[in-house]
Amino acid sequence: MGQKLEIVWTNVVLFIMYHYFALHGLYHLATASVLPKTLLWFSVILIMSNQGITAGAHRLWSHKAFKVKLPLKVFLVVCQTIAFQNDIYEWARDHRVHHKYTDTKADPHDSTRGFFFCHMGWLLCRKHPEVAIQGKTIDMSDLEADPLVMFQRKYYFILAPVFSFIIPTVVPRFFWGENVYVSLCVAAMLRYMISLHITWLVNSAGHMWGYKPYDRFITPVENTVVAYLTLGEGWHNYHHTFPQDYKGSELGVTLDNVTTAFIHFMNKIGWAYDLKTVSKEEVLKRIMKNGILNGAVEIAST
Ligand code: ST9
Ligand code: ZN
Ligand code: ZN
Repeated sequence: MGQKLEIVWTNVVLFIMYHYFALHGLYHLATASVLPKTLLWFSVILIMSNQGITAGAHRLWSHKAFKVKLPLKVFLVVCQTIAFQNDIYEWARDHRVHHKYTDTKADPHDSTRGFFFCHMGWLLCRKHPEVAIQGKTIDMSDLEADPLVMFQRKYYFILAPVFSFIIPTVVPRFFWGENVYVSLCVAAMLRYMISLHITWLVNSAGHMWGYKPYDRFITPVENTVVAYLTLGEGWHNYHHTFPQDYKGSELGVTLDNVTTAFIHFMNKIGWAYDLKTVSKEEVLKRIMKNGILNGAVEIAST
């Protein structure tokens, strides 16, 4: 490779600490020393933060796969901030580079560098210079023109710790008298680590283990387990083939793609509109051209 790996020790220490407290959170869950309302709170903010990534950072802001009215946009900004996965602009910029230069030096989480690197190692060291060089060719003007996205970026340093750590810890303590340490470990740290590892699986397992019905010449795969865990983002061979599709998969509107169900619901109430998708003919054409014909043709033509 020829590139010297520069480890960012602050990040290493931070992630060790997060995992340490998350393990305490797991212990408190396993020993049922958590109030039921805390458990509910943990689940709600876990789902909200994950939806902020899948529907928000990913399908809406990175891929412009649909449009939203202001209330939904504000909701998704809040959810994405809870997720603490970098601000929307940075998340989308890295993700657009990932799509354009998948599994090359310019990909922030190049999976040819091994499971650990593309899963979480890429956040523990300086990026390969090619990421910024090629990243400059990415058009980010849509997000630069969005005042809410740029507001979140400007104040992210304050907003992310407040929404992701402080509010999740304080609410259970203040409203139903949870022990503050339990609250920190479960609602903040455990929730955060679960959400991160689930997301990172798309970059690792989603580029390594699965099948390729739509394009066998690319690294991303269809991985059912990842799809369930990520609310529908594990259909990664389809997604890299048709990144503009708001469904993130050919089928799937239920448990294997909760995000699509969420977007459908928002569409019904008028908060999400202009949903972009891909025709069955186009999908079938691509399968015939580049895919592996392992039953996928039947799926596409049903
Ligand atoms: C986290 C993100 O976990 C996870 C994202 C996962 C994405 C998954 C995608 C999969 C598909 C979607 C499925 C979703 C599924 C979700 C399921 C949920 C249930 N283009 O970055 P810096 C330039 S975050 C253009 O500091 P270093 C730019 O000028 C976890 N230019 O590079 C930039 O300055 P500025 C929490 C680029 O110094 C400058 O370089 N966060 C690009 O090498 C410096 O950038 C953390 O832990 C680009 N792409 O540092 C923070 N990139 O920004 C971790 C860079 O001012 N990050 N430039 O324009 C860091 O500490 C650092 O970024 C670093 C690299 C140490 C990793
Ligand atoms: Zn990918
Ligand atoms: Zn994508």
